[in-house]
Amino acid sequence: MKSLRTLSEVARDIRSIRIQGARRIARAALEALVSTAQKSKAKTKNELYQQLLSAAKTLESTRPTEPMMRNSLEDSLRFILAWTRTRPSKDVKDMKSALLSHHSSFIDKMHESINKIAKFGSAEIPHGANILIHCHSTTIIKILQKAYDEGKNPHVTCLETRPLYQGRLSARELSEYGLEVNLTVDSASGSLISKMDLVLVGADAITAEGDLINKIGTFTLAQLAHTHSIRFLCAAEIYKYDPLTRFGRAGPIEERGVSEVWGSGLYAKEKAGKNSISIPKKLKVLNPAFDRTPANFISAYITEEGLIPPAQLAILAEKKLEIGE
Ligand code: RUB
Repeated sequence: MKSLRTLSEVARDIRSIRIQGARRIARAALEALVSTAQKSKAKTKNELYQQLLSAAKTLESTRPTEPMMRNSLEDSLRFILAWTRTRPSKDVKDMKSALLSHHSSFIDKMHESINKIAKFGSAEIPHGANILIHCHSTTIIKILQKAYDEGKNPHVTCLETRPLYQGRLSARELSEYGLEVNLTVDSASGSLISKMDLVLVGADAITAEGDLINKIGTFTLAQLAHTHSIRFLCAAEIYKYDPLTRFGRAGPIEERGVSEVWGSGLYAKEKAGKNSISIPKKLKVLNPAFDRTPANFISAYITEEGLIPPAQLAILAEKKLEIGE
């Protein structure tokens, strides 16, 4: 088995966006949980469980707007707690193996879900459709690759996605796969929207109201699509649902570092005069990583269970996550 990434490596890479996108983040966090168990010198099952709880807490704190990571970690913790309680005769070594095999079946389920989403998503793409996408979502990439494999010949326009340019990653992956791809700046969306048949985005979180939390700029795109009567679809595994939002907690929007905005592009190079690298003393640079798109702007969620209207997403998700009344 290839060596697993450690807790500190994964936490560092999620914080710095080397690991980005909700699914990759969830997957890496689970890997770090398993590697915490593998490396642990705990003598008792309770000691190991406490170490896993603390690792999960560290991981969850790396990106607050990631319920898929939280739901996946909680699933593993719930599993291991139930396993420990029902198998008193087993030891720490057995507990580590149980976590490892739970992890591989969870990853298999993630594969199954993404393949189903790709199939349902591709079915929504008309032949030769012009599609606008934002940021980098492994789910959207998979749908578009599937549509391409099915001979639908989609034409994709990727928005660059300031400040960290994840849209370039999407553009590269799709064009290397063989699709016809354009890349443009975020602010071109208004002038391009009328040529589009579909806007497709991923999800970081879905609230109890069916609202979508995704990369900053998603809300603007949804409004544009709405104004032009263009379908706006979001593809997401049901694990993106944030159960905390049903208690009225508005998901916190992550505010990222100023240097991502000021320290890139022209401003990355030290320049004299007005373009100087230093930020003017009284200037406050804002860098919200995500925004919230109200449910009424979303035509449907493409999930592993098929196309779901935003108003029904929470009911389905609470069943799947086994959340009681
Ligand atoms: C990525 C982003 C993606 C979602 C879904 O933001 O907003 O649309 O995470 O991705 P960032 P996936 O680059 O800041 O993490 O479909 O891969 O889960």
